[in-house]
Amino acid sequence: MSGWDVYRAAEELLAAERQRRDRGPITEQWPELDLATAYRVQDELVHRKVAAGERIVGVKLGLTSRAKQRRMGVHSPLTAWLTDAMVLPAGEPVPLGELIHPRVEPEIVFVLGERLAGPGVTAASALAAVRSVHAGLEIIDSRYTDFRFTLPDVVADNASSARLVVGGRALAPGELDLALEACLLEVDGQVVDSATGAAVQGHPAEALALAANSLAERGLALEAGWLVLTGGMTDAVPLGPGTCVSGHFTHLGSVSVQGG
Ligand code: 0L1
Ligand code: MG
Repeated sequence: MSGWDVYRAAEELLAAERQRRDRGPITEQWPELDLATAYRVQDELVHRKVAAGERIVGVKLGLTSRAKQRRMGVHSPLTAWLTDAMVLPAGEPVPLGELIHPRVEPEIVFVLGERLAGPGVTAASALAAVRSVHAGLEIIDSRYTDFRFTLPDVVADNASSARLVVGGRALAPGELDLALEACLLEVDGQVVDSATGAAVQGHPAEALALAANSLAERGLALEAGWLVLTGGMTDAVPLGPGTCVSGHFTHLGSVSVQGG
């Protein structure tokens, strides 16, 4: 017996987050942790956040681009939960005092106009459920030392979720070609990376369909009004005190964060 279960794993990951203390991968102590159990840890963790007053506002996909998969050494996309406590109003500094070792990555964000339930969701049917598309920046903050993890580890850790900012410009999905939508990632005014929406599973709507179909395997669905972060388009960059990170998108506009 390893002494580990879903409840202990959720408790330890939440403690690491609250105490700003990174730790080794859970699979080093609990090698039997499989993917299905890791999603149960993730659900338990968010259940505890909801019990403490947070509200689920959407879902994120992680590791949907090759850039992210290569960097993290994990080659399968995943889903995780977003709560209202993670949403940072535009212009507000990122509270570095509440985070361990934050990194920032640019994302294409959907707001759903309709409920989207798998199985069988296609990119086209997914896009039909979208009310608006936005530029976004996700601030990730793995609870694991050096962002070193296996797929079950990162799933259990709610995919390193920490904060997010959604750009103010809202376009209807028909107003732009999301595969061609480009983003320049800047740190303190210097371009450090770039990608188009095609980096995300070939098309961000494919990522949205993947989220709906994966949730369906657990009897869950995406709800109307929810945010969906489709996954980092480029590798993430570290966010230090005073560092300004911006994503400049062709049609979706710009969104910036500053370490505070
Ligand atoms: O959008 C993403 O690909 C985030 C993945 C979360 C895992 C990580 O990079 O820490
Ligand atoms: Mg992300």
